[in-house]
Amino acid sequence: MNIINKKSWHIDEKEVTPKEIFEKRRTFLKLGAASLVCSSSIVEALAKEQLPIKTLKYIEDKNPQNLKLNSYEQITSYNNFYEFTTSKEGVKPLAHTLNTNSWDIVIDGLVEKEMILRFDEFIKKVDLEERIYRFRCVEGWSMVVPWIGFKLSDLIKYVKPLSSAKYIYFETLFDDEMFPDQARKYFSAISYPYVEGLRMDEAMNDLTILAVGLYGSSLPKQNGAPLRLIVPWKYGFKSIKSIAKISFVDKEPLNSWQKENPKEYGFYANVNPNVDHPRWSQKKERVLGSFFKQNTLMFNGYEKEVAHLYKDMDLTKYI
Ligand SMILES: Nc1nc2c(c(=O)[nH]1)N[C@H]1C(S)=C(S)[C@@H](COP(=O)(O)O)O[C@H]1N2
Ligand SMILES: [Mo]
Repeated sequence: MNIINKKSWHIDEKEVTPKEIFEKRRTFLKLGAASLVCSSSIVEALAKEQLPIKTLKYIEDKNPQNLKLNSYEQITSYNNFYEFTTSKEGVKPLAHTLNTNSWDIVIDGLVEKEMILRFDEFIKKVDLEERIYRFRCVEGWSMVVPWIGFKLSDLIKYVKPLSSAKYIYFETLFDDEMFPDQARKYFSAISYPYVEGLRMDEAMNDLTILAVGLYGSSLPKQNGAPLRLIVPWKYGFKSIKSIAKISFVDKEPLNSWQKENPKEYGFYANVNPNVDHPRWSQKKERVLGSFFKQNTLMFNGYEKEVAHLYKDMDLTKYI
């Protein structure tokens, strides 16, 4: 009889692995790679680095200009997302009520065929790329973010707008069970849904993306999950979060901040150090985490790529 004895050096995995990790490994095998995040050592290491696990596949941005990235912690802890609260530090602890499961995006207006895009399905059809961009809020703070996203022009080509479509219009989800400030009704900070718009040539520009992630991982809720617009040469308020509807229209749409205060905010909102906000200068900005201010750049540093879009326009008038 041939009895296979366990070799003396063979140690059962159970004996060397702390019970907890062993159990988790089993769950991991059942659930797939996503629950790898559970391993406590990985969680600890990531907390120290303050970086998420890279879960997205994308073409890396080589960062030719050597922009200095803000940390994951900075980008995800200081937010403007009025649907939750007007407190920038207050958004992150509240953002868990945003449910991004089975997210739909309504496409309507001047298109060949109106449709509903399932986010989970559509994301498989696009090529993701990293875009390391400066991001400048109209309030005078800024940051550098490694977004992951796809070109808005890819979505536009996919949904086929009619030639009569001159502008694109976006809406953030309206759901007063997910967004506490929407539930305040008459006492809300601003009127909802949050809305934004771009001229079609701005929307088709190569710099304009729909972001679905940052630092290699899907977008945190406080940054506008599951997808938000990024228009890096415009003030941050144009970069509408948690988009649930995209319409193609023939007239310039109103955007939320123009609705709230038309004397102070316009449709274009191009970053421009030479045109001050009625209540403060736009010449300088403070990068999150820095003590000193730095000069704000024309079109936020993207003049070469976008100045031609506005060549015959008086930028002191079209704010
Ligand atoms: N739906 C929605 N989108 C929004 C906002 C908002 O309050 N609600 N704030 C805007 C402003 S003013 C800025 S500066 C950016 C902030 O993005 P961040 O929190 O990812 O830095 O989101 C923009 N998009
Ligand atoms: Mo902003």
